[in-house]
Amino acid sequence: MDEVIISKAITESYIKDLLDATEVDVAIVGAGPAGLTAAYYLAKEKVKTAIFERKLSIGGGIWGGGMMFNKVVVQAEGKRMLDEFGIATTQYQKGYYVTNAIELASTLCSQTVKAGARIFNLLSVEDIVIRENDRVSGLVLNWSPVSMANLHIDPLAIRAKLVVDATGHDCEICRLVSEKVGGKLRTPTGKIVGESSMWAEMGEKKVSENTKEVYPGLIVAGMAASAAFGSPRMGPIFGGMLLSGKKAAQLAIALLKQS
Ligand code: 48F
Repeated sequence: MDEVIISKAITESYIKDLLDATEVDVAIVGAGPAGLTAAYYLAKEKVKTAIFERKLSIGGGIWGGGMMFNKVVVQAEGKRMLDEFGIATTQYQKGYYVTNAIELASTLCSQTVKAGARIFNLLSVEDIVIRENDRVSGLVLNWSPVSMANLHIDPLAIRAKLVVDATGHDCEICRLVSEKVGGKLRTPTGKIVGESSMWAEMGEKKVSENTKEVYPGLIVAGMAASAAFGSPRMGPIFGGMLLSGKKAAQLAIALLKQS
């Protein structure tokens, strides 16, 4: 084996993937449960999809379960989705199912890649592209270590017909849009409302309801949807994240058909 051939193989195949991702149908920011699920259902329908994830690892808040106990809970609807992914659950009480966070994160990740979505880790989205028609039409990317090392290096951009903000509690993309366009989000205040205190039942219900096109070209999913629209956090119950990701994919497919 020749180390230079290995280096060429890695560089060329990565650049090929990155070049291909410069024009996508849907660009998803964040590879937590909501972003991965959205990408899975989009890729399954042959929608050209790329996820950009800041961290080295894929899976967002799944790995740590509840307070580092690596188990998470889903309700009946969430369990049906886990069954579809082939992820094992055990019933704790009627309507409460427990799953292993490690199996959940690794299976979601594997199935999403196998469905055809591209996942780019270690890439942070630091800005969005907004065109004259006031529509989010792309993402501005940089390597995560660039911001960590505070290096003065310009980013690169990609074009997307739709962007999904699946960045979790910080709803980073909605926040960027809100700052850049002066609060014209389709939320009750036009700005980020901010997530409210924990209420598992209501949080799970609202996260799906709040999975919407929050600005032209931008869909918000998962905890980012709760934060943008001001619904409660729910703690380590993950059915809502999966359902929100699926709804984001369905919404994106419907919007792509209209365009
Ligand atoms: O936080 P995260 O898992 O969001 P989620 O999919 O799920 C929330 C649950 O994990 C949990 C919960 C449910 O009960 O409350 O918190 O809504 O995943 C978000 C991912 O987005 C990445 C971040 O590293 C994480 O892996 N991310 C955030 N901002 C950026 C980003 C950014 N600007 N660029 C790239 N990735």
